[in-house]
Amino acid sequence: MKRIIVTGCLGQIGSELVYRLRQEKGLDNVLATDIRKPEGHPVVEEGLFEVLDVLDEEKMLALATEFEADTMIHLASLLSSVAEDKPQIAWHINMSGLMNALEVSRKLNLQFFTPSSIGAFGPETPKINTPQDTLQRPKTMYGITKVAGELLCDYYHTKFGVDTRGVRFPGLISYDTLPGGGTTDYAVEIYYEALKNGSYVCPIGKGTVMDMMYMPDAINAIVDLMEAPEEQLIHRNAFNISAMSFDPEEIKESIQKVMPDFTMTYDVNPKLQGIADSWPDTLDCHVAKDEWQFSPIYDLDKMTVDMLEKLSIKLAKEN
Ligand code: AKB
Repeated sequence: MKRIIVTGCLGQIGSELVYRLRQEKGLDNVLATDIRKPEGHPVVEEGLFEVLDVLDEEKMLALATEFEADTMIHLASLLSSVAEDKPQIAWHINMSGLMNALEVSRKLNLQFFTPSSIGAFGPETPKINTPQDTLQRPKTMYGITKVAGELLCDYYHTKFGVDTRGVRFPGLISYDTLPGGGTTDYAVEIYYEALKNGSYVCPIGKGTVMDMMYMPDAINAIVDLMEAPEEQLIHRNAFNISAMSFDPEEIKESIQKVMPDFTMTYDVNPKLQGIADSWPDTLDCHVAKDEWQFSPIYDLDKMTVDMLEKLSIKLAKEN
């Protein structure tokens, strides 16, 4: 991983991953891309940046060739909630975009990473300690594209020898860039609302447990997996990873340890609830631990303290 092209860089993962890669690999060794180019954004201003629609394979190939990339990190994708609203567009972006990125990687012999998700599981999957290899019959368009994506990445490895790697991300919590259109977004919004209003109306019902992870652990996971020696990897696409699992009451109580006056009520969104109910409660991550020593640092309370501290600095700057 020496010269890295990244798609979907202005999203929740991309903005923080690009920052880390630029620091570690050097500004000239990371080419950030996204479909839009907002002026003044650090991802756009602080290093190499090109506008790229992942549906444009020709431009993707030209950019990666000219940049002399050796690695592709493909992040552009629609998340679960928005994909349920626009299933045809979600299929097109998530699958054709992935296919284009894999084709470019095959043609240029790039190492390849793309994230899968807990959304790749469905209601028939064992909910507790969900195994690495198990039944995957998701009922959402997002989940369908994630399972198909995992299989396509496996196929590109076995058929063409592309060094494809991936993880099944749980809900990701971060203060830098808001997620957009996911089912687990509530676990980010709750911190913003706690700091802005001291209260939150939760769209996910009490007792709905989902896997989650703080962004620094997610970024470490991408880098560690990409740098793991190939001979160590039995699985590739995609490893179960998670750092914690909680329901809305538990995150509320964690915030109350720092902000005792914080309150939460519920107004359950049936679409989000239906998606959340079809996902696992807790993933079994031992395969990622065994094969590339995945070891997250943040648990719920440690994350809450850091999140509230960093987010309050960010919000103060914005005002
Ligand atoms: C979503 O909620 O859609 C994502 C995910 C778990 O993949 N955060």
